[in-house]
Amino acid sequence: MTVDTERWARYLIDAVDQRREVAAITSLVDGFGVGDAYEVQRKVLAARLAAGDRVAGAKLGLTSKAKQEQMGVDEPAYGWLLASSVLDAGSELDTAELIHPRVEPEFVFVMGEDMAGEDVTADDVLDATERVAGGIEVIDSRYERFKFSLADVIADNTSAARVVVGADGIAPREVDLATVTCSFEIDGVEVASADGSALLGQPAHCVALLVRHLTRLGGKLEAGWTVLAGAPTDAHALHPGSEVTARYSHFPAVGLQAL
Ligand code: OOG
Ligand code: MG
Repeated sequence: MTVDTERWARYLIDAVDQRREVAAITSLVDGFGVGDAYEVQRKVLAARLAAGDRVAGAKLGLTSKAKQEQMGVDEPAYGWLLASSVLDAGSELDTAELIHPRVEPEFVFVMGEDMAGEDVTADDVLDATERVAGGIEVIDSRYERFKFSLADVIADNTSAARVVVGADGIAPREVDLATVTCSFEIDGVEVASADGSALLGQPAHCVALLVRHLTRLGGKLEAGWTVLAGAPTDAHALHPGSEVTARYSHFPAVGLQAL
């Protein structure tokens, strides 16, 4: 039976707009698969763009063991970053805008050139990258109890909600990104730490997978886009009043204040 992807796109858009958690689609639709999920994701994006938003970039999710184990999903997933979701460095975020937000540190690539190809490598990604910076992603699954399967989280644009990107960063080959360490703090206490090798051995490799994915869909990664390679650590609940800081060995620290 064909899945009514238009209906499920509307279901997720309503959940975001009404700040309300909803049942996982796979609990409601037999046989809802990854192909259906990317089609729902595409329709949600199209609706946002039609309403005046813009694509600011793309993201990977579930690229570290820490995240895969936390969420019980063992494959990476790809999603979109909307311009409306990008917060300025040092920003405040009103948690009442979201359902049950969590925060996680990110390795962020700012692309200098368009990229496409089914066998793009990490080395090609480093050639096409303008700079690499730290970031904090706020994720907010639209699903009840933050629980989902791979197809659910893909349909839900990999839980994307907000992101803060560090203002500076480094040239892509200034250091081996696998060795860049990250310490993630909430209210001055370290809650998790990892290095870049947690991201499939090399953050640039994650971006290469994203390029291959976009190419399979008939698209490309575009110059000027911001790309999140994924969180190297698990995610933590974001409570009103909390101050979140991601510190890195080679990128400037990134902060977010929750209201
Ligand atoms: C899915 C989004 C995962 C990451 O960096 O792994 C993600 C989720 O955990 O809700 O953004
Ligand atoms: Mg993330």
